[in-house]
Amino acid sequence: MAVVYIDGVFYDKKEDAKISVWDHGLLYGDGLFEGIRVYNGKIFRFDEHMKRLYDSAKTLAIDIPHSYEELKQLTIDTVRRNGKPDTYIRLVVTRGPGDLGLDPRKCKHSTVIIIVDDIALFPPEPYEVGMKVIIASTRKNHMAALNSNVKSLNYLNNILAKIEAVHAGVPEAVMINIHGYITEGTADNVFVVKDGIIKTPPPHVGILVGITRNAVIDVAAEMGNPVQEALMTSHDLYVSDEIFLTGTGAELIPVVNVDGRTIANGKPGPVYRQLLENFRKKTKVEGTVVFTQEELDAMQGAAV
Ligand code: PXG
Repeated sequence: MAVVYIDGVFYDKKEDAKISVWDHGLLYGDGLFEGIRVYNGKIFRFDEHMKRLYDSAKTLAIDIPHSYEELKQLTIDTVRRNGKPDTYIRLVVTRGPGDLGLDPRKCKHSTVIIIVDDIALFPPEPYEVGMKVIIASTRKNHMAALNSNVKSLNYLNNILAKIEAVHAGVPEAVMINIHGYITEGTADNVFVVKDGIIKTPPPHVGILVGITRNAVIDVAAEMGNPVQEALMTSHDLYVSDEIFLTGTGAELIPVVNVDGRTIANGKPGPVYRQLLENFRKKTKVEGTVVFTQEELDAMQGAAV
């Protein structure tokens, strides 16, 4: 079951959850979103996601008509109504309905949407055997045009790269910036392991500083192998020992082939496996409680 909250009303049926065709989120991609996971009845890194949402709103000058705490509580309420201990939250705030024309003053109030539904960005197989990717020819938006930390409703740059991946017959594309430096996947960050050192591109190349990226950086530090931020080119990916992508939707997914070059022995590597194990442990225990242990036990009992 999916539960959707739109501007004060909860909908249990997917087909009832609708917004106006005059909404500038639809007409111009004028809005922002967050994707958040719920693991074991707890919202993972909820405050990091909420802060990023409010920061994106600040830059886009979109007024979120709820206090930070109110929106957190509304989100928790939506997850509770959905009733699943492991699920996904999509928070969306648009400029709201207005006349035709870009002028944001045409929109008198923003639209707040909270969707709670399951998500699978990739099929199960590549998580086991690794995934092939390409490096897209579509360049990452320049930071001076649109800051990559604004998680806006306009993903066309990334969608063009994804279309290249689809045409190449692979599930994902990695994007380079106008200088040729590796930035990120279309909805995930990139990590590389070379000679035991874990590396990831620095924020200034034009990445979304992912919350899963931050969690992996924490896990690696706890394992005594701190991540280094490094400028990388396609060559660095081809000659690496391991590559994996991270994101709320994707979680941690290994990459074993880039542009037809097999990475190392073509199998998910040991550093990836250890990071994944420790990341999974973190997601089970960390987070904002939505369902108490008693409630979780009752759900488990009902499921058996
Ligand atoms: N880069 C980009 C461009 C993203 O869109 C990430 C990195 C990873 O960030 P987090 O904070 O999630 O670790 C993202 C995340 C979807 C979907 O439905 C996309 C994202 C997250 C969840 C779902 O495709 N983007």
